[in-house]
Amino acid sequence: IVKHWLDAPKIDENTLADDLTRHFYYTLGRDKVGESHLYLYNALALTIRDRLVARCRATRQHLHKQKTRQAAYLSLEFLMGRALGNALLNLDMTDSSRAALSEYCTSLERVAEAEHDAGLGNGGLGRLAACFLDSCASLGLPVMGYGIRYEYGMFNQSIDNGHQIEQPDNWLREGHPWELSAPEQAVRIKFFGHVEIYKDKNGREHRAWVGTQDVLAVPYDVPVPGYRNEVVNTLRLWKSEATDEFDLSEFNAGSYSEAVARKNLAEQITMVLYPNDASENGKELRLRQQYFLSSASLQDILRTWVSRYGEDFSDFAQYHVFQLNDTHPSIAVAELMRLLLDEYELDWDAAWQITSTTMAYTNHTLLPEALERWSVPLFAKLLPRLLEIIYEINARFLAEVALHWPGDHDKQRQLSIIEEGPVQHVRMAYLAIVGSFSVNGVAALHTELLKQGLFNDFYQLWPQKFNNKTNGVTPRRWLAHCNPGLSQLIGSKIGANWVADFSQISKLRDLAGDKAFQQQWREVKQANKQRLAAFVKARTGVEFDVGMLFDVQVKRIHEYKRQLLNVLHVIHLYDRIVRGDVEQFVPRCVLFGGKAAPGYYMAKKIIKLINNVADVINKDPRCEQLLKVAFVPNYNVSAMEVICPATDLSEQISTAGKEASGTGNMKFMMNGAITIGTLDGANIEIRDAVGAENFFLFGAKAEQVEEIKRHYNPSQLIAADEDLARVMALLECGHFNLFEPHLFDDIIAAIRSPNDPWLVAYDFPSYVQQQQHAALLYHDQDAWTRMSILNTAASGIFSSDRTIQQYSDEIWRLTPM
Ligand code: DL6
Repeated sequence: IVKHWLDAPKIDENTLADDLTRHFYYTLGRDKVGESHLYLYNALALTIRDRLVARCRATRQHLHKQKTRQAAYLSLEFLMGRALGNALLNLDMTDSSRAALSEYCTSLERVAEAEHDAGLGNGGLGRLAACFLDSCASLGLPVMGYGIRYEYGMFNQSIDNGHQIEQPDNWLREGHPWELSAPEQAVRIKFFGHVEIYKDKNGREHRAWVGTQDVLAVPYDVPVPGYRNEVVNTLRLWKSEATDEFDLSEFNAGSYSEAVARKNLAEQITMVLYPNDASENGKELRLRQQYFLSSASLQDILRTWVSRYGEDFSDFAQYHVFQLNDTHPSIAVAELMRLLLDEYELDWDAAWQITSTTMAYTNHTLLPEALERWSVPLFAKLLPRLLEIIYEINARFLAEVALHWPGDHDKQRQLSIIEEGPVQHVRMAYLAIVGSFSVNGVAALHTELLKQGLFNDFYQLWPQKFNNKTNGVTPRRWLAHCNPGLSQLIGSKIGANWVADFSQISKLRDLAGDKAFQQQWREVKQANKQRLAAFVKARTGVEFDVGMLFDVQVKRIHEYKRQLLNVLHVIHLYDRIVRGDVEQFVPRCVLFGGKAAPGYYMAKKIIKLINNVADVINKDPRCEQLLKVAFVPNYNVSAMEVICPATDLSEQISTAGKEASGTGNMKFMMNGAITIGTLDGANIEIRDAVGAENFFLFGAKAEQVEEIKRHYNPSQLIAADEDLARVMALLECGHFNLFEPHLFDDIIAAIRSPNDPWLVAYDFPSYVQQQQHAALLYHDQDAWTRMSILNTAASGIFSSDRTIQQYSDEIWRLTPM
């Protein structure tokens, strides 16, 4: 721990150009701007990092001076994307960087393109964590992010003959200029071994976890700048390393290979992000990652506490809170108990008092397959001491259940953290709920479904724990940065303060009917569509016509998100064109994007179907002026920055009750897209905010879904709906797989199955009807533009600043710095 702060030499905007040159020539040793602009990017990143480091130090000094309550956001995923543009925006250094780069005869945009996305997350959950960090820093809240520094992030996706191909994302290959490692702050993480009981000299029993195989967790700190407030928080990412480069005794005994193999094993832990967003596959390495992150982060925080206040933890809970991003880090509940019991020798009640008043859990899904369960034998082998503690937590918890429901053994079985069966399992969500003082869902409907369904028994036991925190996205990255044209236009009308205080965006409402403003709004959209069209052309070869309606669905590919329903509509449009039914047809460009989990068979089939349908349509001269379809490969944060500003129609079409919240829906709304969607997740709140008349609603409601499923007969529905019957006939005759027989049989069977949980056939007619309604409205450009402005104007509550303010007020109870 540094006891003395040194004054750093002053750096400011005036020295930016000189610093850039110094880093380019001396730190990186370059003298020519290469084609890739990589070195220039690195030099600029280092120049900006210097400025971040200065502010980061000031932020830490501030926190050090007084005892301040702090939050730690524990997450296995932080989907940060690129850092440069965001840092420049938040530090207000875009113009000076542009000027400095002009001496190298290049543009900031070209230089920024050289940065790899930090893709340390799968999708919504990881990107939410990244938005939250931006908002915490921008609100000046003392919040530290803790995550894993995966060597390989989310895989790169390419498309080969319509199929998804996965390639490893070696994002660190060319270096990562934003991070600073702190090897002297590494901590040891234990695995395997066994538990021994011993008595101290007073006869008190203790437990020791011994014979372990240890791994080092080495921190890498990434600065997180607030928006123009001088605050810079930290995201601490852990990398696993072997405890010793080589085990010397083994090495000397001639077991060179074994010694090196052990090192590899240790480093495997943080090698790769698991690419599943909605299902867990019970892999031992994944549990290791979860424990590694949880233990390293908690040890880090306890160590800092002890260095400042000694081993007195009596008021620790007043100053610390841990937010668990889904169940992934929920082993932290047991690990905090272990550290307090075994390392700092607190008794059970004192340790439990601290744990259960510092842990808070966010649930992000209702899908049963995403609820983590770890087999007890695996736990016993890998984390024997943690399993003991979980058993003890469970025993005490079940005693409470017995008091609440006397004599109800079924209740005890249902609520037990340990699930019985041929193989026992640890239910991680239950551990998180039992060990936390707060349990939140991520949209109003989602929280209601948690309370009334999935976690109802827990809700009955502890209603006060449950609360809702509807998600949000940062308006810095998702409007100010990614849509500079619109930002400028908005700024020219309502001033620039909306970037820091996004509630002000509502002032646009008064301008929605202003014809001149509408015209300017359309011009910006048109320019953004040009940019997206160039992007799509470069990545897919498909030419989008910017005069057409841009209809977009980008997100992870999953059956519940129903990209399939969207394709069926595309086929319906194609069928209309072929039949010559084109009166009042609004020409459209339909864009899809998203990754499928590598082992998700149906999702991969859906990608192939989209590509085959696109191929047929794009090659058909009858469609040329009316319909274009593209699947953009490798959808990621940077792609979304180009896509959402250009979108007219945002597809949010999940089966009601399945999408916890969605956040893409909010990004599109902020950028003036109009949503076509079901009453699911945050769509409901989006519709409430903008007004039903400015949202295209269709489909079954969540509370109807179970009833519909009871007597679901899709083939009957298909026969009764002429449009759907024609679409199915085209699919079933192999029109989109002429030389690939039976390719889509499984998709066809899924749509026709009475057990289709996603109700594709049921929702098709109302979807088509709303699509038609949207198209007709698009004819009237003034009406459409008005709706578009109203959507942006109503998006204020979907800023993650609002979400984080609620986390802070209602869960974390932090004071801004
Ligand atoms: O809360 C962020 C995000 C929601 O917006 C999505 O609706 C939800 O699907 C996603 N959940 C996950 C959960 N995966 N697991 N476990 O990614 O969270």
